[in-house]
Amino acid sequence: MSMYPIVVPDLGVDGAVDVIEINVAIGDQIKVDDIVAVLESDKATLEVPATQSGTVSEIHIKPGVKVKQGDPLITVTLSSSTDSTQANVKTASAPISVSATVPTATVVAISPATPAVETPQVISAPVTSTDTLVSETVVVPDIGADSATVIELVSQGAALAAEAIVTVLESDKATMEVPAPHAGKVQTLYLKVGDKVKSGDKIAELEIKQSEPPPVNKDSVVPAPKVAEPSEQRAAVLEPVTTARVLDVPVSASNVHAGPAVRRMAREFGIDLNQVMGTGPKSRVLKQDLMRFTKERLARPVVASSTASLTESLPEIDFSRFGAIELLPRSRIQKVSAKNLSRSSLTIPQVTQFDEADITDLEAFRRAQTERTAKEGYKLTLLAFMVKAVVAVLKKYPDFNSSLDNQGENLIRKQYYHIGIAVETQDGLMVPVLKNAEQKGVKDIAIELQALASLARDKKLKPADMQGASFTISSLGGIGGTAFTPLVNWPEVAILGVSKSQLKPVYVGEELQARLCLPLSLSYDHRVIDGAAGARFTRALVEVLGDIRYLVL
Ligand code: CAO
Repeated sequence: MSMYPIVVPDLGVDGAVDVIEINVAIGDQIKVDDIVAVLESDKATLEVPATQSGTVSEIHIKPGVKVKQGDPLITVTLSSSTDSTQANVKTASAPISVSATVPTATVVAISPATPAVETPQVISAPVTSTDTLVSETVVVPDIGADSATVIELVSQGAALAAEAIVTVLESDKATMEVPAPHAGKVQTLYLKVGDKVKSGDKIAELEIKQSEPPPVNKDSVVPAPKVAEPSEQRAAVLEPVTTARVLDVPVSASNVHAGPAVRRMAREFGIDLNQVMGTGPKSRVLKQDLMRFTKERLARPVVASSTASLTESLPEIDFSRFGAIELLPRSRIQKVSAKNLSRSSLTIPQVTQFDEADITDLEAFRRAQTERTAKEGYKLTLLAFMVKAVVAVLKKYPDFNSSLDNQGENLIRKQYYHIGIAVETQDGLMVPVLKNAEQKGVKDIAIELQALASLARDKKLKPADMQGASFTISSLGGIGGTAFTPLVNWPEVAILGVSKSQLKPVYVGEELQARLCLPLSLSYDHRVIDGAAGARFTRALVEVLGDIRYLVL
C-alpha cells in the first residue's frame, strides 16, 4: 500500500491563494476528478480535482490557510490494485491547469500542513476587574494596508460567542474578519458600516463575564484577523438591489464573493451561495443576504417545493442492466441550469407564439455594412438588431418586461431594459445580460454582445454580468432549425427564440418574390400575458424587423 499526495497544481497566478473549502474527509473514498478542495485567488475560485483514486488518509490544509503551487493538500492511500498498476493516475486534468507540476505517484513523506497563520495581535489595555464583569476593547488589528472600510458590523447589545465575527473590514487588498477575543456582550460600538479605519482604531467595547477567562492585562491577545479573500475585481457599478433573490440564470459556482463566516453559515444551512444575490460591496454575499434568501425560500408557494420533490423522488434506474453505459459527470453550470429550467417548466404555465419576420432589407443593409464595420473592429450582427427591435417592442408592450411577485398579487413592470442573451459554452448554457439596452445603439450592442459571449465562453463572467435581465433572447439562428419552444427564464415573463432565416417564396402584393424569412418563437408566462398580447408582440416585432426605420420613430 502506498501513499500519494495531491498537491496544489499550477494555478496560473503568482503567490499564495486561500483555501476556501475542503470537500473530503479522512477515510473518504475518492476517484480521479472528484473535487478535493476549492481555492481562491484574487482573480478566481478554482476547484482542485483528485489526480488519483484511493482513500483519503491525511488532510494537510484547512479553510483559511494559504497555499501555493506544489503544497500538499491531502494524501491518498492507494488501493492495492491501483497501487500496483497505477491505472488511475491522472497527471493533467480539467478545470484548472494541472500540468507537469503534478508529481507521479510515489511514496512520499508528507509534512504536516502549515497551520493557519495566527499572529497574536496586542489589543489595548483591558479594564481588569475582580468583579463579575470586565470590559475589553476590540481594536483593528494589523490590516496590512493604510486603511480599510467597515463592511459588516455586529449590533450594539449583541451577545457574541468567542471567535464570533465582530466586524468585516475590506481594504484594497483583502477582506478581513475580526473575531471577538472572548465571549461577551457588545457594550459600545465605536464604528458604523462604511467607516474608514486603520490599525489600532477601536471597534467595540465588550463586556465579558468573569467565568470566561478575562484578558490578563495589556498583553492580552486576540487571534489575528482571518484573511478571508483578496478583493475581487468586480464590476465597478453595483446595481441597486433591495432584496436578496434567487439568481435568474445559471452562474459559474466559482465566482461567488463571500467571507468565510458567510460560507460557513451557507454550508451549515445547506444554501448554495450561487443562488444568493449579494448586496454587499462588489456583489459580496452578506449574512443578511443569506437570511433574506432563507426567508424568501420559506415563503415560496408549496407547489414549487412539491414539484421539485416530485423529480427528486424519481427512482434511480440501473441502465447497465440493458447494455454498456458510460457515466459522465455534469458540470456545475449544467446542474444549476437544469434546476432553473425544471423550475421554469414546472411552475410557469407557458405558451409559445410563432411568427416570421421578413428581414430581406435588414440583411441587405447589414451585409452592406460588414466591410466598414469590420474595419472599425467589430461585427455588426443580426442579434444586435434583434436586441434593438425587441427593446422597441417591449416599450410598446411593457408587460413583457415585467415579473410577477411570488404571491401573484402584483406585476412588477421594469423601467429598464436589461436583455439576457443565451450563450452556448463548453460547460453549458450561460445567460449574460446586456444592461440598459435602450440607451445603446446597434453598434455598441454588437460590440458588447461579442464581449459578453467571449467572457461566457472563457468562464470569466461575474455574477453581476448575469443578473437583472428583464427579457431574454435565445438565438439558434447560427445553428439551424425552423422553430423551437424556449423556456421562460424566471423571474422574467417572456423569452424570444430566434431560428435560422431562410429564403422563401412570398407574395408581395401580386408578385411572388424570394424573401429572407426569420422564424421567431416567443414563449410567455400565460398568467401574465394572454394569447392575443403574445400575437401582438410578435406582430410588432415582425413589423420593426421588416423595416428598421421604425426604430428611429
Ligand atoms: N439566421 C441565419 N443566420 C444566422 C442567424 C439567423 N437567425 N443568426 C446568426 N446567423 C449567422 C451569423 O450571421 C453568422 O454567420 P456569418 O459568420 O456568415 O456572419 C453565423 O450564423 C454564426 O452566428 P453566431 O451564432 O456565432 O453569432 P450570433 O451573433 O448570431 O449569436 C450567440 C451569438 C452567443 C447567441 C450564439 O453564438 C449562441 O451561443 N447561440 C446558442 C444559444 C443557445 O444555446 N440557445 C438555446 C438556449 S435554450 O433556450
